[in-house]
Amino acid sequence: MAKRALITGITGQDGTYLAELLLNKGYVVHGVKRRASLLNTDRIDHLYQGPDISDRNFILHYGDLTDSTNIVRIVQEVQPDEIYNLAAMSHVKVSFEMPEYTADADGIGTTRILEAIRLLGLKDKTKFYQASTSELYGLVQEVPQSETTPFYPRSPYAAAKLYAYWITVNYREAYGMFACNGILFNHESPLRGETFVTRKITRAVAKISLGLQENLYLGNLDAQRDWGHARDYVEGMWKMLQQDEPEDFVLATGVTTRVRDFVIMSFREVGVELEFKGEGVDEIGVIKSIRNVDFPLSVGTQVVGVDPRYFRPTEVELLLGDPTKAINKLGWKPEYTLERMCSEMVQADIELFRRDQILKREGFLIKQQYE
Ligand code: NDP
Ligand code: GDR
Repeated sequence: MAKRALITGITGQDGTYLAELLLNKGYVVHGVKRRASLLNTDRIDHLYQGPDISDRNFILHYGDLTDSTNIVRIVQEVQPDEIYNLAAMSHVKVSFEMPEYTADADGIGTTRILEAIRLLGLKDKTKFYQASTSELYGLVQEVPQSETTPFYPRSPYAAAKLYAYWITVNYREAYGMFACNGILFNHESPLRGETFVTRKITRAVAKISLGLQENLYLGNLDAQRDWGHARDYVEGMWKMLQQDEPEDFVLATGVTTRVRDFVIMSFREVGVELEFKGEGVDEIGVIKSIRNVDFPLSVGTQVVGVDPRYFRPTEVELLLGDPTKAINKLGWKPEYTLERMCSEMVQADIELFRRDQILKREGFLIKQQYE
């Protein structure tokens, strides 16, 4: 009998890669998607299998983590062997603008699932994965950060995730549930949401190289992040639930990079060397040299600027993870280097925007808003 997995947040970056991974392993995958006024299933449409429910192994349910009634109904219907709770209001900056909703979805939402498992009598059957985050470390207490580093959240998002972390630990200890926290450092991919910094950069670089955009405005260029690839990280999530005993694990690459250096790396991918001048809000990125004959701008042009709108009221300056426990106990290892991932993301965005380039050339693209 095939294992049944239930993934919340299936329409997101990680939900997509995890669904692919589990389908390849022979699972029947159920996913929770939100009702939206427009279709929001772009990332998982390739997994859709047609109307006949009897032979489908990929099934979607409408639901929302802020509504316990639908969570209970879905868990009861699916009777999952494994639940991966990936759903969240996952944007740190936005959480300052929506603190209460973030607490409800990211914090209490986790309790709603854990309670559903418990109340439905599934605590000995259903294993639970909680998408915890390196944002828990917040204000630097220790470098590198591991499973034993103290937490100091710096945003409503991180505070909500801190609650979710501890309620997961509590249900494990109180009720003997198989519940794990994956404390995952930033992970990116061509499927990354467009307003997270890496994707914002690779999209902008692709568009600038195609003559569709002239400038990229960012916030804190000095922030350092331990960036891995989502494809590697979903493998780690699955491995955590295959252990004999439930435990919490850090997944990270052990390498940290400044936002500024990711910008330089991305421009290099399109044959442009960038140099940064000035400081703080006056810092700019200027083209130093060009190897790409098709590049539409010339040496000396400013392509990067700083916009204080993107600063956060409290920032997490430095994240660097220590994945030793996952390497030793799970046999997990990240395969992607940052350079390889950056190249994949820039090239995927160039593919994406080639169509716009043709439309612009033929006079069909009048104006587009870029975030
Ligand atoms: P995304 O933002 O790409 O995806 C979030 C998913 O959650 C989407 O499917 C979204 O639906 C869904 N969602 C949001 N709010 C609700 C709600 N109230 N009810 C039901 N579903 C909801 O995030 P990622 O895939 O990048 O991350 C997955 C999880 O891992 C998140 O919990 C995130 O906080 C956490 N995390 C991510 C890291 C990263 O670097 N990517 C690192 C550490 C932790 P919709 O598509 O409709 O918006
Ligand atoms: P983060 O990711 O906050 O680490 O959370 P994000 O890519 O948003 O920011 C990373 C760093 O870049 C700085 N930055 C900018 N960020 C954005 N979004 N836009 C900008 O223009 C910009 N300029 C500079 C930020 O200040 C920050 O320091 C991600 C999310 O996926 C969370 O859900 C997850 O928990 C953590 O990673 C681990």
